[in-house]
Amino acid sequence: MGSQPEMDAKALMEAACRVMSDDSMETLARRSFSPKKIDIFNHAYSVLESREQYQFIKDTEAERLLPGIINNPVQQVISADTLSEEAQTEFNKQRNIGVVFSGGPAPGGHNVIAGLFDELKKYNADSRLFGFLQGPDGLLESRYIEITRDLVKKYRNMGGFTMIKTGRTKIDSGEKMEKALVTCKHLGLDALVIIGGDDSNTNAAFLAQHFKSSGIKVIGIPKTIDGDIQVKTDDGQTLCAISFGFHSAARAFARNIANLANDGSSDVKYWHVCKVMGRVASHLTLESALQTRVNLALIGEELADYIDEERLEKAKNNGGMDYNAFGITLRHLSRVICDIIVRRAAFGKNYGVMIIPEGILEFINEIQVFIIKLNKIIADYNAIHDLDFHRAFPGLNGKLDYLRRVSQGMIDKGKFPIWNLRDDELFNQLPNFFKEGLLVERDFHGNFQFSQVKTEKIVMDMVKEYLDVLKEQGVYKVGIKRTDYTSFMEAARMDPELYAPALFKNPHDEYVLVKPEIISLKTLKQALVNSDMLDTDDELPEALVAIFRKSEPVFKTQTHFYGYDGRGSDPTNFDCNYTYNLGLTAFHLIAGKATGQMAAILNLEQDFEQWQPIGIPIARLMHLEERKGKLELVIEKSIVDLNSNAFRVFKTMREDWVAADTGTDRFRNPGPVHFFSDTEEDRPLMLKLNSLESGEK
Ligand code: FBP
Repeated sequence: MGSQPEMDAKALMEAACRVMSDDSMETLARRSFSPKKIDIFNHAYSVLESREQYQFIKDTEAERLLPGIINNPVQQVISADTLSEEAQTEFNKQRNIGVVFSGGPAPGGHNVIAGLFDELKKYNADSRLFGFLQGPDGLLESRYIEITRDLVKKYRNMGGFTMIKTGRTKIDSGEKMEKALVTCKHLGLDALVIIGGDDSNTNAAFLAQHFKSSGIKVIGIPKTIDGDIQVKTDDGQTLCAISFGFHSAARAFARNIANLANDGSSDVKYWHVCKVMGRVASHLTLESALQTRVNLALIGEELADYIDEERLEKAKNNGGMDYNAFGITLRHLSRVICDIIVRRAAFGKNYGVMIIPEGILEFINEIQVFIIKLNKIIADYNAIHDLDFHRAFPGLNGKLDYLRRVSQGMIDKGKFPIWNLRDDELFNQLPNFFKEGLLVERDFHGNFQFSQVKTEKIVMDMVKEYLDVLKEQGVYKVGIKRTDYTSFMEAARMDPELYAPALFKNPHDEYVLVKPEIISLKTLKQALVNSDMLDTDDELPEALVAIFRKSEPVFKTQTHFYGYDGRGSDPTNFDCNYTYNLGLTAFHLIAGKATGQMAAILNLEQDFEQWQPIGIPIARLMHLEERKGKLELVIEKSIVDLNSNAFRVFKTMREDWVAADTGTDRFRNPGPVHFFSDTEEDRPLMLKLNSLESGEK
């Protein structure tokens, strides 16, 4: 190194630029990749056909609030090689379309824009696409850019929503809708495309209703890594199997988790605790678990159904009923986790990988009650005060004081207090960081912000506490391989067979466990004295001390949060194709004069050749739900279906994945995300499993 002549700074930078181009090879390759097009889009034109076989119950509130779009049918985009002259002119007309991202990023968003742009320009080169900046705020404040061919080129097949950015503002008042309408009219828009999650598609429906008389169409696109937009008809036919971004985020999480599993089972000292995004639903956890086969994955939806059989039995024997046996508590949950840790440790595996969904609290009774009550108290406060709750009481103590005052005030007025003394008592038993988490500011849509709460910390603190108890009881021990014990003793010139019965509760097994009563050097000596292996005055042989130390578990964890990283990852091949076709579908729905529809792809769970572009009536997906303390009309979120194939397969296989046995771990490595290659599954495993028919090979 020293002998190399030093380059001057300019020459070095010039040379460095040649070595490190601004865009990586991956970026360049992604930009030039062409997603597949559903065949219908290779034809000259399209028409929309109603599909009456797909039916949904109408919510009466949706009927009242969305009369202009409630009777929309499911529409299928059908190819048409010729149209009447008048229809052709209409199809080919110059259009202005606006597009906006809403909510958290999801891989593939740029391809929706690319598909929309390509199709718009294909039919009329003078058509224009406008992108509203930073989400719905751009629409309200008339901040936008015109999306050009060069811009689209830069972002094709790329992750993030960086082209026009996103935001979470909700267009939730007549005034805001009017502002949005003014912006759209000012730009002479024919249509607005809203790329968002369940709440943003709810917004799209209300805007479609509000814009109806102006003639401006509104189309929604099912976006969210959470995978909680899944549409089924009343008789269970799947219209939209998953929102876009889910596959890429799950694959990104799975890739990282598999890497952890690799590290963790090499340097065998940590339990890796992975919190995975997804809001309330555990779809991302389920898919990541199927991809990686980690030792333990908690599915929130399943915990809600938990029944403490032991408790129930006890009550039954006493001739009563214990309603507290239904639903899981944090205590129970920590016991379930400890059981797996202890069982693995018995086979020498005092390490592992577990996944906890970020929304798990929603399914834990005692915590859910707090979330609901606090939602209502905060919403009520905000409805009557100028300064909102979080600004009025920035510190934890101020918030807690207010809760007590609410309770007292209601009692004084002779009302049943929403926050009672028992709540106060239970809430105060929680650690401060967790109390703060539960009081965290709700988002624009009134949703509890699970990503802001250290769920994994509260759960793992309880796990650690209980493991200490189990250690004291001699239940939590690290199993020692019998052959290792034998060689160790022989090396120390001691007879392994002589000592084994005194030391181990299962001296002849492949993994031996130090007896439960031996929990210290003192009790070890006692056990040896009792078995006449040692005299009271003898020193403990070093080899036996070493064996005992090996059996003592040290529980060490590393926690990881997988969320924003996966949300910002580049799309998989599946999402590249899916989103590009969603963009194309959105254009064809607009050309067919649809409004209040969500663009979707039918048969997403099947091979690409089966994919069909459709429009789903958003108003028909709505129901009343508690938000910000009152009932609001929103799209129903889909959570993990415990009867689905994917969950049933997981449930059957998971005991094997615990690997509490003499075998090796069953970890599976899904590899990195690809946009072209045949080394990646072509769609989420959940979709593949859910589409399996009985008898299918
Ligand atoms: P969307 O529902 O908007 O797609 O967002 C998904 C999500 O990533 C959730 O998984 C997560 O709980 C939340 O956004 C985090 O929100 P924020 O970006 O406000 O921290």
